[in-house]
Amino acid sequence: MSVDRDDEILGKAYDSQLMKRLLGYVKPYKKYVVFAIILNIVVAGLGPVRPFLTKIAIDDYIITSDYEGLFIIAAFLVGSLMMQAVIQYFLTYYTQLMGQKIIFDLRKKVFAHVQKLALKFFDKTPIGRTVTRVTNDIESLNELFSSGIVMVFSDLFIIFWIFVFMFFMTWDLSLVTLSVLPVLIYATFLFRRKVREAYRDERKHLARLNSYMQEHVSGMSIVQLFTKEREERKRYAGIGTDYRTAKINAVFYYAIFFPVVEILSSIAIGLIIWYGGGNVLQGTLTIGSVIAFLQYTEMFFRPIRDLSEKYNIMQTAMASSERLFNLLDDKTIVENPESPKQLGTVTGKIDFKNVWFAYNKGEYVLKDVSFSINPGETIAIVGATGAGKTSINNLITRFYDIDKGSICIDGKDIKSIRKETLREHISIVLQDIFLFSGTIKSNINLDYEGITDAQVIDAAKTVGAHDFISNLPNGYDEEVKEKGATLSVGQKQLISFARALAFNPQILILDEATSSIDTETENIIQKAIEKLLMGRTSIVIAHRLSTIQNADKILVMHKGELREMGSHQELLSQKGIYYKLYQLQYKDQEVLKTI
Ligand code: DCP
Ligand code: MG
Repeated sequence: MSVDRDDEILGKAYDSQLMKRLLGYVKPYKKYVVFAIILNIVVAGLGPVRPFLTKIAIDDYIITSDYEGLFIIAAFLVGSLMMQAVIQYFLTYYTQLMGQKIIFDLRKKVFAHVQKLALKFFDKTPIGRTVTRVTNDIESLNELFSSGIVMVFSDLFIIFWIFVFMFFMTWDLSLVTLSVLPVLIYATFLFRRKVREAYRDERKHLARLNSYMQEHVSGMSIVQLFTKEREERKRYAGIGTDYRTAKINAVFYYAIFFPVVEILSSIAIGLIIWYGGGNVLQGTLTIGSVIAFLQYTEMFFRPIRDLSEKYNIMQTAMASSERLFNLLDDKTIVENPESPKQLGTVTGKIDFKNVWFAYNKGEYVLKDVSFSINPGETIAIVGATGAGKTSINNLITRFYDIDKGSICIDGKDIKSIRKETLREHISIVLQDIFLFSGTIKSNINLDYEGITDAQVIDAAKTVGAHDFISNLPNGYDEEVKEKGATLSVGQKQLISFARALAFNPQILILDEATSSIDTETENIIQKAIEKLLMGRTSIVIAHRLSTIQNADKILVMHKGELREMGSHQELLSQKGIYYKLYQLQYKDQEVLKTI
């Protein structure tokens, strides 16, 4: 099981480098930020005003029985509350709006980048990890933009205003009240550190739990077939136990922290009543001030407590942004040339000259391969599994770049052509057939507008897929579910043939699936292949003797080397690798046909 190292990144809560980059995404929405900050300052001021108004109400109007004055103060209190409610609405709405807009931009950017990445990247990166980047990590940034940044400001403003009002009323009671502050700050600091560690553990175990689940669900048929359910349940329970323990650890710190804050706030209240009450008795302080102080205490504990929560948001967001930027900075990209050559109409001549290629540095899977295909020719590639047949295809389309040598199409090095231009001229039927969710039709034309419905049907008819498609309840609009789970292997193959044909490419690459199919479908596919190959340069990785025999040339691959090349008869008379392969694999097919 692969564990996502990136998920164990324990970020700092603030990293100026990362923040600078993140703010780049905020830039287009500067207006929103300014608006939010202004509203914040106002709303942060309105809260602390209220205890002060209460003090005035008590000291100046209640004690003096001034009904009219009391009414005015009460009206102010209600007014400030209403104003706060209205501002809060705008604040919430606009900060969330800004957050969502930023996230949307970022999401598009990450997706576009993922699309640009070369297959090499996907070979070494688990799918789950890439998906997590585009979903979870972006979501935690949303929290940062919509509540994090702006709310931290508002908390700081509130604390600032509370202090201003407190010291304005009486400085000695302020000092007494704030004497609990160092303990509170220390407790918060300690809590933060512990929670941070617990949080990292939690994340690590969750990542394991998820990737285990993912793998398990995709391999469900194997698990059930080999009755591995019990064992797998045990393993799942093991990983789940780790996660639970990590979660409980985090909860433990929360369970301690909140009562501690509660106790500290009670002590502060006790101090106010004791010290402030004493001053009232001595006549140096008004009763209204004591009540206002009690309210202020309530008020400043909340933002301080919240700040530690904001700290978590910041930390998660920093870790997420680090992972996102790592992905965005990934340069595993097949580069286009700076001044690309035009391709024009392609005749379909392909030349491999001394091509060396390795997926992993130094481990060559193609060694010094050279061959030429003339326009319109069909060549067949044969060889044992792992010989490098699919790799040859991966190179012509520039899914991977070669290490040494050159590959030319119509005499032009494929590295000097834009890869998009190059791929426009090539259709490829992959060994593993992939169908998208959508309809049969959209799987044939890939929603490409240049291909009409008539062309889709035409392509399907040509490859012999029309009959079975017409028999589906919704015909060409039949929905394809879960990568075509409801279609047979042969049917999927025919659809992929129709797809290749609909794009009418000059060069066709066909990586035949090895799976055996019933004779009837086999015949249909046989004919389909013949039609596909007509009038274009084709490279077929073939397992069917008939396809191989009909080819203009056969390439025999062996452990990454091109060992033999020629027609069926030529190769048989050489009595080399092809002859052996023929004896072992293909002869039976011929025998079968004669039955
Ligand atoms: N390989 C790799 N990384 C990949 C794909 C393949 O390291 N992403 C390795 C596995 C083989 C070698 O490259 O050792 C050649 O693989 P091919 O897919 O080219 O082999 P074939 O297509 O010839 O085999 P098959 O007939 O099984 O499809
Ligand atoms: Mg292959």
